[in-house]
Amino acid sequence: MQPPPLKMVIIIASDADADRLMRRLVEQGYPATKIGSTGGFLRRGNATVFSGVEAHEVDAVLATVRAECRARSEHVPLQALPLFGEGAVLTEPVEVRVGGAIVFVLPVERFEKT
Ligand code: 2BA
Repeated sequence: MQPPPLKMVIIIASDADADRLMRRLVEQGYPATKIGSTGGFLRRGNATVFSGVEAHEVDAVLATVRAECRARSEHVPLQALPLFGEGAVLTEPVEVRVGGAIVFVLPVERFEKT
């Protein structure tokens, strides 16, 4: 019999939300691995969570991500942005989306546990 199709859900979330998200996923029986990461735009620490699940479980994982990682906006001084900070003359802070999550769902060709 064929094993059920697996998907790898890759979730990039804020550090603040990622610990809670990990706890909730594990409570619900979904495996999860968290690694520290850094966003290219804000150059702030964020977290990347990997969860390899059966295809029919992806929607439940996404529902948990939506519940635990809510987007909000924050005003960041232009000088704090690595891309624009140096020599920036504008003093108005820029509004950026923080929190929330970026999610990729990828097919898993093969899974092995050695
Ligand atoms: P960052 O690259 O640090 O981006 C943080 C937030 O800054 C983004 O939130 C977005 O609201 C804003 N932002 C990013 N680039 C911008 C730009 N050129 N101009 C104006 N605002 C900009 P999210 O979109 O929620 O992304 C959160 C984090 O997820 C990103 O952190 C990055 O680490 C990751 N990410 C987002 N899209 C990605 C992708 N297509 N591939 C890989 N990582 C991605």
